Amino acid sequence: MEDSRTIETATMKMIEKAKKDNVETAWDRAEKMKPQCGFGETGVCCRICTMGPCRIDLVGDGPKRGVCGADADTIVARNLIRMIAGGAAAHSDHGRDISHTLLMAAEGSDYEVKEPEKLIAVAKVFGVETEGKDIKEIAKETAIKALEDFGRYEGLTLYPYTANEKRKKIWEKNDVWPRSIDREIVQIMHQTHMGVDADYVNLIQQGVRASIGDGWGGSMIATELSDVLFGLPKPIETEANLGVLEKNMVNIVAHGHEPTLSDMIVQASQDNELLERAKAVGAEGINVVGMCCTGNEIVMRHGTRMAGNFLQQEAAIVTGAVDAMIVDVQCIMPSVTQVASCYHTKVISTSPKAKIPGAIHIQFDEKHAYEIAKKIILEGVENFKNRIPEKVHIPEEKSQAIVGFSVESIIKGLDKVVIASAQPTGTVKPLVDCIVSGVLRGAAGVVGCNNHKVQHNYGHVELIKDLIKHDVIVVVTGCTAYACAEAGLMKPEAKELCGPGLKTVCELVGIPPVLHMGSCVDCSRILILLNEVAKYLNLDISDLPAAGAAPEWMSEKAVSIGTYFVTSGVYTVLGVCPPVLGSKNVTKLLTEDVEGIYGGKFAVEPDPHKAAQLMIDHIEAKRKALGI
Ligand code: CUV
Ligand code: SF4
Repeated sequence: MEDSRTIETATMKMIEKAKKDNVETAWDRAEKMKPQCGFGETGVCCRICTMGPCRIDLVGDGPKRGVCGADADTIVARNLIRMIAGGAAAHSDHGRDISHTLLMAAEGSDYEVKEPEKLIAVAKVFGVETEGKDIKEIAKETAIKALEDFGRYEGLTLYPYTANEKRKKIWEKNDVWPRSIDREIVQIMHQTHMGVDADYVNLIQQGVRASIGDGWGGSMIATELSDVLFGLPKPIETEANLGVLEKNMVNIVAHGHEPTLSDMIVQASQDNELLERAKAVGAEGINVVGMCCTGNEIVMRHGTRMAGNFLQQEAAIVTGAVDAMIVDVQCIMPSVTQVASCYHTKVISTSPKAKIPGAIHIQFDEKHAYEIAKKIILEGVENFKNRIPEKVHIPEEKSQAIVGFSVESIIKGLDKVVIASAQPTGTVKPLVDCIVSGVLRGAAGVVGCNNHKVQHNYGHVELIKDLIKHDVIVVVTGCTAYACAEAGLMKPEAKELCGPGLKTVCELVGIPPVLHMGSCVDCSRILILLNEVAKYLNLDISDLPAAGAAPEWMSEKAVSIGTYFVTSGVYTVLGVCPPVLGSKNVTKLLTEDVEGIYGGKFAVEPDPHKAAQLMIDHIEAKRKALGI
């Protein structure tokens, strides 16, 4: 089977079924959208005030400035950093919600502190005194300190202080240390308001500040406190792809982002009352499966199987076997309710921030988390009997995967590399030894979404196969993780696709060559790992033989992520071009000049094989510079 839309056969089958069932998918709508607007695509369309919309003519002798006089540089830079604001806001609001949940856990709720040791480590970052205090007290003070980091009115955000000394100096020197997580996002909105900042360099600098507030602030807090509340991910086996839906069970798809809801759904799905009800309606049990980042959160901690990534959300419903799709925030296509209307599927929205016409809204409330989770699942259970048998087709595809690689579990796992040390070190030493000796050439982080502009999963899978063949160990988050799991790159047998060095490491440690580090906010885990290695070697992140990529990205969050990686010193290759080509100056700043300032830069390369080569060349150049 071949299909220009996806490399993944279960999805192909569902696209075909959708056609038969008269259901429209994102790919159909993308066709209808062609040709897509060139002004928007190059970033030169401005709608910031009603004197516009204005657009810059890049090729002809049409307008070179908007009505207010803004030129292409100003318009492109403003649009780009507004994307950063959107992305950083999404992640940081997520971080804030988790911080609130910790506060509730401290004050008494259905949540509890699962990792007291990690809580104490986080408390230290915030300067919370832990000696002689009970864990609830520490949780409360830490939660309040975390919440303060979002809106502090003096000083600087605290979490970026965890970065290595060289990196901190770079941020200080370039005046991009975020003052508070929220403030930098608000300042983007102010600075890009009509008639404020017209200097593209100054605009991009503000974008950088906000993105650091995301990566080293909001997202990192989200990750750290999620571990505290829901448990530290440890390697665990699972399965991935649409084949994890079960014909004889109630299928509940948890789709969206925040673990507060999905973790409770996983717990509540084992409730006896619900299980009995499921039996009563003729089901063998309740099958909760994950989709997009909330799926990453629960698979990392419970092994909950992974149904599919961003471009599989409609396909999942097209199976006709999803009894409820539960959504919270981010990356939920409004089309899900339209697709669902052709089947029996109930879409249940749960966040006051995200309601979708056609969905049932059952508002989640952390205070009554378990009861509400039960109520939501019950909707799915009762809906089981409404399946339309002739419309049910679950593709059989599913692959084995090992997931759950937090920084802590990677360090613990690599301690098994006996070539480095017979004694467990509890540090990144074994990883460093593997890299310095050349057994591993380097490390790469591959992250991000799907986008109809790239054949679904092709960008992720092809790029990563080239990297592991070259003995580059790969860490992934977000939708990339699903692509890898579905392609079998997260099972031990994937070692056969590796170069000899990485293969040996996989055998010794018993890990796959591609390590699932979590959801999009967990890109902060990648920062932490890089930072630990840099600190250990007394270097900066930009000195390391490491690179990043987002082969199929689409969301504003990815723009923020890319920006904080680059300004943390990581060379980052994008498979889809951001809307910046309308300004030669902004393009040059991001792909060339920025390297002299932050040590990382962006490149754009749609061909995943060429992109992998760019990353490998970069890694080899860094090795040479280090003399290893
Ligand atoms: Ni937050 S941002 S499509 S689910 S990775 Fe997946 Fe990840 Fe992009 Fe969204
Ligand atoms: Fe046009 Fe300037 Fe208004 Fe943008 S801010 S719409 S360029 S007049």
